[in-house]
Amino acid sequence: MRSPFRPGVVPDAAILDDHRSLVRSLERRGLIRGGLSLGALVMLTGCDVKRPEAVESALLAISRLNDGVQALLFDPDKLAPTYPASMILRPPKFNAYYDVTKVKPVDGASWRLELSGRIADKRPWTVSQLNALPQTSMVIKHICVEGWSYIGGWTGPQLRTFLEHVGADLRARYVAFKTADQYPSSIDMATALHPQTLLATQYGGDTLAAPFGYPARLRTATKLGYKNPKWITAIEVTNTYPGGFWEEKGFSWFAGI
Ligand SMILES: Nc1nc2c(c(=O)[nH]1)N[C@H]1C(S)=C(S)[C@@H](COP(=O)(O)O)O[C@H]1N2
Ligand SMILES: [Mo]
Repeated sequence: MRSPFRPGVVPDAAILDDHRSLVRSLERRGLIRGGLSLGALVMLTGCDVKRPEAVESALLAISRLNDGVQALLFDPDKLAPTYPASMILRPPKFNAYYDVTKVKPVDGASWRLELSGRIADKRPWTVSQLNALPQTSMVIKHICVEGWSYIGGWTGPQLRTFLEHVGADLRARYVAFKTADQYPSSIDMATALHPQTLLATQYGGDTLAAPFGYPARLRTATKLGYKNPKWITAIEVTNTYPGGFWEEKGFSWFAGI
């Protein structure tokens, strides 16, 4: 799926200049920040830098994605659309900042979810403890800034339930995640407490397959794909802005849909 991107080969930034007004509009709307490098755009969207039309369509895809953003932002009670189970795509579409053949499966038996920050009970969690929490299922659309989407069915405890269980400070600002593949990510507390934000352990009624985040990944219906870290190994509740993998490269932190 990913077109070849050789780190170290910095594409000609002049190609971004060719789309200055579109870039400015994305910046104004908070979708990208001034520092967005063409390299990061290429890496995340997989577009071919040598073709200015491809750069333009990648920027347009990001632009279109945000059109519904204001409706969901800051409204903790607003639900994202859900779909019938018959629409669940099997298997789901894979994406990561590397190819699917490079996925390193996580061993669920030895896996521990580490907890830190503003959490009363920081004892690490096992898979069976997660499975013992009340479970929620949702069928939602996954939207990637690459310009593709699919309907997926996810099951697991609501992140809210988990956070309540461990005595997290629910008035803190951020929930941050570490992952087995070094893909740091973080969300605002309102999103963490949203009913459509799960610590997902199942897809389509089956245990998550290795490429999709086994044993646990975030699935939130109100954020773009890149705000859904897979293979979570640690959760921190904090008031210090934690950032994230793509966010450090110039993409929007809020990334609502
Ligand atoms: N740990 C980890 N999580 C990740 C990523 C990644 O590279 N590593 N990529 C993100 C992006 S950009 C997308 S679109 C989704 C893809 O999730 P899927 O493979 O379940 O469709 O995972 C997100 N979570
Ligand atoms: Mo993505």
